[in-house]
Amino acid sequence: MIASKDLRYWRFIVILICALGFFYVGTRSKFAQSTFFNQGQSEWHSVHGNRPGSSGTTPSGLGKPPPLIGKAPGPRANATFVTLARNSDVWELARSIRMVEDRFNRRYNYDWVFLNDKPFDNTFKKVTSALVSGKTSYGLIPVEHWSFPSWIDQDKAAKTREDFARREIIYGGSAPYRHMCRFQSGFFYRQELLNQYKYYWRVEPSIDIYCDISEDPFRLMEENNKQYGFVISLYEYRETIETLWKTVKKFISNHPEHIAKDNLMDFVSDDGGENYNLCHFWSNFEIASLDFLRSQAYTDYFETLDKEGGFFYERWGDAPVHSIAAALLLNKTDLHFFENIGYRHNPFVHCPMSEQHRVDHGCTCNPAENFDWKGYSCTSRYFDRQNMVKPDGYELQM
Ligand SMILES: Nc1nc2c(ncn2[C@@H]2O[C@H](COP(=O)(O)OP(=O)(O)O)[C@@H](O)[C@H]2O)c(=O)[nH]1
Ligand SMILES: [Mg+2]
Repeated sequence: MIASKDLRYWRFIVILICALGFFYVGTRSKFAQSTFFNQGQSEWHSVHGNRPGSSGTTPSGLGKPPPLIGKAPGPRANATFVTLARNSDVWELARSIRMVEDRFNRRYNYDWVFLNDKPFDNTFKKVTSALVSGKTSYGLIPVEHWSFPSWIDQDKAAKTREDFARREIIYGGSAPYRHMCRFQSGFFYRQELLNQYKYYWRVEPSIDIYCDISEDPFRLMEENNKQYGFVISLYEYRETIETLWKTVKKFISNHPEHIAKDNLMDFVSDDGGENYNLCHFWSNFEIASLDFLRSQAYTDYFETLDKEGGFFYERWGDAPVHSIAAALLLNKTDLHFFENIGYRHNPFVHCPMSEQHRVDHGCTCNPAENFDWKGYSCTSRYFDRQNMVKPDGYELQM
């Protein structure tokens, strides 16, 4: 009797231990599985934009990707942010940097190069270096990169400025603006502080970044062999570049060897290269290859333009200058449209089209303000020329 009672007692203890063991292993593996699943999903999501099977918004918060916290894993590209600025730009620039850091760089810690035609003051250095999570460096632009070259007739340049000011052409009366455009066109990438880098992301004061950036745009450029990336495109003011295309044609006939075989000429010209249609990528945002700008092709191109004097005798902007180079000297597959980067530079906004993307990445832009499909944008033309499928709902934003 006593023995069988003991047996029942011990049998109960063993079953209890086994049950507790199974319960423990079960809960642990379930936890591990769900963590792994989440990681897998977020990885897929970051590469492809939308998670499999996801559609519509998730107002309850269910199915949201994990928050982007901590240092991003994986390798970095050899890349830097670059900003040209005056000391007086510091507070508007501080806003821009803060947004770039919050939405992206705090997890990646890329460096930031600041350039100025005057020495940066202590406030500028203190404020900016406190905000940037990577290394900061400050360069003084050599005077030969920010002055009238010897072949420019200064009287003629001054007359142009007066004439442009009278006609109320934007920045038409400004000499510094012209130095800035010439510098951004042909000299920023030659500054010593940029020598060590392969890719740059240009950031200006007073911009907005509207969404979390979960995929490293520099790595995207590197892994896909991209050379030039943009978010907004539009038409240039004709008065500022009257003779630019004539000069581009001169370059083409002097250097046919530099024109890429599979170029994007039909993005910038509607008649096979006879005339410029004024389309350009807005260069206040650029993620691009420094090697492209350092190439012999771009060097010869800039030299032809610079000798013509249009930076001073008209008011050639660095945006059409870069864009025409990207369209003609690169193959069309070298260009990239950063759909997922919500961005504003007054007065235009790029807001990602996918509602799921906007929800998952905490976007704060109003999709109704998206400029891409409006009449003054060239992005629709870009999609057509690249044979890209336009996103669902684009007609509603026209
Ligand atoms: N150092 C320096 N930077 C300038 C000067 N003018 C403009 N910039 C910078 O060049 C970029 C373009 O100038 P911005 O005023 O934004 O021109 P907009 O975007 O065409 O209206 C910005 O990053 C400015 O901070 C200048 O005279 N000196
Ligand atoms: Mg600006």
